[in-house]
Amino acid sequence: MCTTCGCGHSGPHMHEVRDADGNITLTVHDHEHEHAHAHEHDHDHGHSHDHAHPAHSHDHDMPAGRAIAVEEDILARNDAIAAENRARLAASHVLALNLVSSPGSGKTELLTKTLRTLTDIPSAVIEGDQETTNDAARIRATGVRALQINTGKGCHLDAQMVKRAIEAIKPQENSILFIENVGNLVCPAEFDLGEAHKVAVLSVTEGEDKPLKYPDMFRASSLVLMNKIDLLPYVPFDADKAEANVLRVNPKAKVLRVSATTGEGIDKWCAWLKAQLVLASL
Ligand SMILES: Nc1nc2c(ncn2[C@@H]2O[C@H](COP(=O)(O)OP(=O)(O)OP(=O)(O)O)[C@@H](O)[C@H]2O)c(=O)[nH]1
Ligand SMILES: [Mg+2]
Repeated sequence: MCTTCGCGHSGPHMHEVRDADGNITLTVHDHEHEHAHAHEHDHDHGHSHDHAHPAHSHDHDMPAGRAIAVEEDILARNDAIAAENRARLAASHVLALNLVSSPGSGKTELLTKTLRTLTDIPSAVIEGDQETTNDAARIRATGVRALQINTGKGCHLDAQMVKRAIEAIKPQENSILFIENVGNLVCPAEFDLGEAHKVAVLSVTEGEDKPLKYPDMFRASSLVLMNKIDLLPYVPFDADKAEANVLRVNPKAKVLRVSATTGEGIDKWCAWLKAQLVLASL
């Protein structure tokens, strides 16, 4: 899991920045030493820390048994916070969805299309990216509130980050909270955020074998949005085979073919969202 790829070794330290319009960005520092100095937090965090590092918490020679114990500890702590998030969201009848995919499959494009379609449903968005506030800005352009989390070295959102984000964005009762995870088909599968469902986006430019190569993600997802179907005439992608591959790793998954660009299939996705919102409101 993620301890192998380097994130999640120590609890993330986050700080919050509000711009002049009140828009919030949470930035994660997952190394203790990065907080050795006081932050006022309106400076650019795009720096790469190429200065000499003091010793930090990675233990590259950790024995296998201990590494497994650390992994279990990280996931257990995450799951406990995710359960708190879930209870809190359920209490206010908020439908939380965790959108997961490889980078560039169209998560943000799908969200903007959805938010412009579902104007009658109150929504808010938590955006996860390693760097930049680009995606939050794209969401805000639709008129919907968005909070950006910059994960820094981290390759996924975790429950603690989302807890902080929920506290800051305060989703209203009977609303949808869309959480766009960091583009990555591996690590986000393991981290429960307290969502009702994970929704995987698989675009037709990625190859129909992805569900077989990254089964954890597709197994963890209730719904798979097969996106960019407007490109099907131009790419060698067998949509039926891709759908069969999803069902092979997760027979319970629902697959919807959509295009965020042309809007094809978006009605079916919106109908699914409305049905889930009804369930969340019970
Ligand atoms: N043709 C076509 N292009 C699309 C579609 N959806 C998204 N795109 C394009 O794909 C590119 C990536 O879309 P994004 O929405 O940024 O993808 P993302 O999954 O949010 O990417 P990350 O946040 O970086 O992981 C953009 O150039 C979009 O315009 C679609 O349905 N059809
Ligand atoms: Mg995006």
